[in-house]
Amino acid sequence: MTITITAFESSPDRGKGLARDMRVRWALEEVGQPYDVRLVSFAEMKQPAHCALHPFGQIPTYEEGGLALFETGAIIFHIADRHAGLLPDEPNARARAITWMFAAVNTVEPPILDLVTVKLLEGDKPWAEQRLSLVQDRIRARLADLSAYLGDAEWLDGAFSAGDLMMVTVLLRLSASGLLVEYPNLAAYVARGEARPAYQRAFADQLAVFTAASTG
Ligand code: GTB
Repeated sequence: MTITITAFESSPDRGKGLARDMRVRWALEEVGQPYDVRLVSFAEMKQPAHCALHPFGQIPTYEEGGLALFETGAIIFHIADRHAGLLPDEPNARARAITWMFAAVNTVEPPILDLVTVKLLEGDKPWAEQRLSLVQDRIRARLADLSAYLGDAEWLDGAFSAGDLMMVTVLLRLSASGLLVEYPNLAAYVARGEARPAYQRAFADQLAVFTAASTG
């Protein structure tokens, strides 16, 4: 069955892998599933046709036969559950990998999104500098704990899993902040994720959207 995902027609990051369709592309590459991409403009995202797929008018969405999904956590879990390669077979190891997926989006990502908000949307507020410092400290607290947990391990729980895929994509949002490099083992962990051939293919495909739009 054909898989179709949606992505930004014109991503603000110029196709540098930060928009969340990157997670879905990467997961599909890891499990070897081909997929189509339907590009949507910011205006189209808010139209009824797209909102029928995504109640919040966002990307990415995922369609496969009669199934339509939104939320990257749910999409990655669906892909990992249906195809070999992203979740261990052993039940307890599988449950732990799923736990890391939730930890990435529920515990590590929220303060990172606050950083994006304070920098991009609240920078002109009189309290922005104080809030920035509080948010940075909250991120550091999460990174310190994650760094201590990971230690010298290659991945969070044995072999690479959907938990690592989610965590790496969450941490990648920090690349420009200077915070990730304060934790060398986490920076190396993210670099290991980026070095995976499946990540490289997904990144190239996302970048190609921007390149085609700017040269076309
Ligand atoms: N919780 C949802 C999920 O995980 O699927 C969040 C989905 C989401 O935030 N989608 C964003 C979106 O559609 C795109 S990824 N935004 C448009 C809107 O809400 O109107 C967030 C994103 C956007 C841009 C960059 N960038 O350019 O660097 C990075 C990340």
